[in-house]
Amino acid sequence: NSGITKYVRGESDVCRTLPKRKANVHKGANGKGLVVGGSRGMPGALSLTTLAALRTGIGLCTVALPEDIRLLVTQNAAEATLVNLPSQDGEIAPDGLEALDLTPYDGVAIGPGMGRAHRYDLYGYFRVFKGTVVIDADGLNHLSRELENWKDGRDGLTVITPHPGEMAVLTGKTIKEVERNRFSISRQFAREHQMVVVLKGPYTITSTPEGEQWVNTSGNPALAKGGSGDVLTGMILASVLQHSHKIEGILNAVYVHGHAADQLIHERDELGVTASDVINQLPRAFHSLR
Ligand code: NPW
Ligand code: AMP
Ligand code: MG
Repeated sequence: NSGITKYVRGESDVCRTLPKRKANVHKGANGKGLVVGGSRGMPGALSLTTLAALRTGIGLCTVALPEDIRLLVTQNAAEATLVNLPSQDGEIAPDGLEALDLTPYDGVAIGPGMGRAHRYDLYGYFRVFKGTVVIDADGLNHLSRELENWKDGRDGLTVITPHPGEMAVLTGKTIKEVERNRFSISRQFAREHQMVVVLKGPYTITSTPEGEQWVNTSGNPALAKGGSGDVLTGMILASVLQHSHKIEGILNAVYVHGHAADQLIHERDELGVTASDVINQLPRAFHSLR
């Protein structure tokens, strides 16, 4: 099958490519990221994404959220700054993104805990933004409703991080079909929509629009709990902004997310490991890969 290149991504690749900070670096050079999402029923997802970005070394992190949940998120992530968005029924109001100026940011992650009550024009909103956009969770549901708008692509990199259920919604296939054809379905979607696809699960597959695919080798069933994906999204945003080679940034985030969970189950039972534990393990996980 010509034009297809598959790789396995392991620890030595990550050790080789993790960026090292120069002594004179400043926060603005380590990525200015924006995390958009949250809703009255799911403020925790947004906290997890934000904390994960902070523990992955992002220079500056701003959270844009429905204003009525702001205290719930800032209590957990004191390092992040806030943009309060208009709220309707506990979610970002349908026109709530319009006033949000993207020019200060190098990248955006959108979707964790966002809810699905309203519709947004995501393509119209991100089209002229030059930075990386990571779309996850409910953001993928919004994307699926306007996928045809994205056919002309954007200037910046778009990364989607579906689990098989979300990939099924995006492609109109069943979850079973997605599970049976993980490589081909993600490769085709990445090519057709000019996005990097991170299809999650055991052995997460990352596919580029050019047809390259990487299988991740870290992670374990301790991650099969609510919040794990929200953590990965924050890690991908932070990592992309710190790597000159963006795909390497994505692959390293995926690996370290699983690696942190692997370290945790050496010390404790998989049942009791939470998404917050994974975030708190990140400094040790990165340290062990140096
Ligand atoms: P089932 O029914 O489980 O068997 P959704 P979500 C399927 C937020 N969160 N392999 C699943 O199947 C997120 O950020 C908030 C195969 C069902 O059909 C989102 O905004 C938290 N199938 C929102 O919740 C913590 C799989 O997909 C469908 C699968 C909804 O996200 C939790 C469910 O997908 C959560 O992260 C797999 N690996 N995974 C918080 N503390 O605030 C799922 N499916 O409806 O998109 O549900 O992933 O929970
Ligand atoms: P989400 O479903 O969005 O919360 O994402 C779940 C995260 O946990 C993804 O990064 C998955 O790759 C990871 N994960 C879930 N279940 C497993 C498993 N059984 N083995 C390895 N990783 C898993
Ligand atoms: Mg998720």
